[in-house]
Amino acid sequence: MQKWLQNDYMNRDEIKNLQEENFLHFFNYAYQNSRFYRGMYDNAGIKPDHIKSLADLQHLPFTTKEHLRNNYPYEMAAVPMEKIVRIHASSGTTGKPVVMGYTKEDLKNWARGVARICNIAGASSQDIAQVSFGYGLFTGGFGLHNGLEELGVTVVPFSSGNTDRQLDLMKDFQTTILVSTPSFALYMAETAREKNIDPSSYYLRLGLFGGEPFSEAMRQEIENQWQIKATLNYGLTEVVGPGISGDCSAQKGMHLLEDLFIPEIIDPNTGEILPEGEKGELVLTPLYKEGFPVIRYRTGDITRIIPETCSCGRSLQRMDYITGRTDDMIIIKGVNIFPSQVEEVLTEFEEVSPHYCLVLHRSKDFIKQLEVQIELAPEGFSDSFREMELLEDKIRQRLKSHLSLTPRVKLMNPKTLERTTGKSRRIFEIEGDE
Ligand code: DLL
Repeated sequence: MQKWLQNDYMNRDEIKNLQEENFLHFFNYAYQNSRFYRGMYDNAGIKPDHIKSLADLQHLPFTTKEHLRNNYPYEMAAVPMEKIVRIHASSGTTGKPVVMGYTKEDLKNWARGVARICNIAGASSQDIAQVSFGYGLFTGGFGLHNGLEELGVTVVPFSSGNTDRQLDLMKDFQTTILVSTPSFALYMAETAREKNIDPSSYYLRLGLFGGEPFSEAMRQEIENQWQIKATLNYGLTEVVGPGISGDCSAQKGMHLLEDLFIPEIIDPNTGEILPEGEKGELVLTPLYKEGFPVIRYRTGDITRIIPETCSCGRSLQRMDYITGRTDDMIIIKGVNIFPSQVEEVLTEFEEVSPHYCLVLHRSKDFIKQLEVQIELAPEGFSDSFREMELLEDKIRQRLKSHLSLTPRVKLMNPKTLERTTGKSRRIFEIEGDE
């Protein structure tokens, strides 16, 4: 086995020891070199000699997106800018983007991490991978590209957009792996069908999908359409980008590279660490970022650590699929709702497609009404007004019992909701009732 893959199989004690060693080193590094962290810890009365073991991690304050925004663009750097060789930024829809800078060493470690995630998913040097993530400030394109190359995979750096040409080249180049968001994989399949090409006639065998959640039903749909194994992987710009966790072939949760990232699950309201196996907000401490270190970063992503070991034999713990973000939670009439709960219900209905969105009708400071717009599957469409009304009603009743709230349901004609070549947007807000 290659040396850099051995960490996937360490026993739990070895992982804890390595985490402790790397954490103590990284904490001291941040304290000595980052003005931000030294200031934060000095303010909290924390000195380097207070931090003696892995257990002391929990005494450190959290880092939030707000901290990164307030230190825009380069104040989080722990090295002189001449050592930074790459900048990425998260696209955030509001406010300033979050900026991350990487040294050469960071890029090397990042590529190795992504290579491990791709290897865990089943990619190998026999494969040809088309990267359909955007190459740019978004970490998806360059992140997957460098990791796949590190693994020895042949990379086709297509970037996002131009779906027709992507499909043509995928056939010509005999591409075996598609690297994209799950929603783009579905859109590609739909576009192939419009051109009267059966998606399963391509050479694809594996999907490395990430950047957004997908439900089990959406995974099934992608696997059926393309006749591939669809794996999901996870990451975020603030911590490094992709290359944090990913599915193995068992597809039962994403293995975390625990020697490189320490996970904690906290109650998002109190900040308390939750017992193992409970669901809460994921907090991550990467152990190798010398350029822009972050410690105890609150990701906003809701998940849990799966306590059981995986059938694949790797000792790396798995995180469950993300069920929402703390900032995606909609509070309406006192009820908390995540888009994933709506998706769970929609997957029970064969008549509808995986394309949906939530429209929030807002009045001043509160949301008055939730409208769920759902696109009909081509087979689900009927000319009969009565039939459509009955279907709307059935979905509304199921949503009502699942969400404890009665939303408006609006069935849309097939192929009318917006498609995306990147991450799909599920929530829209409008002022007023209609
Ligand atoms: O999306 C990094 C990435 C690129 C990961 C490509 C995997 C593949 P950001 O643009 O900073 O970075 O967005 C990070 O996207 O906090 C999650 O809310 C969401 N996200 C990313 N991967 C997943 C996933 C990249 N597998 C934010 N499942 C994160 C659910 C995901 N949500």
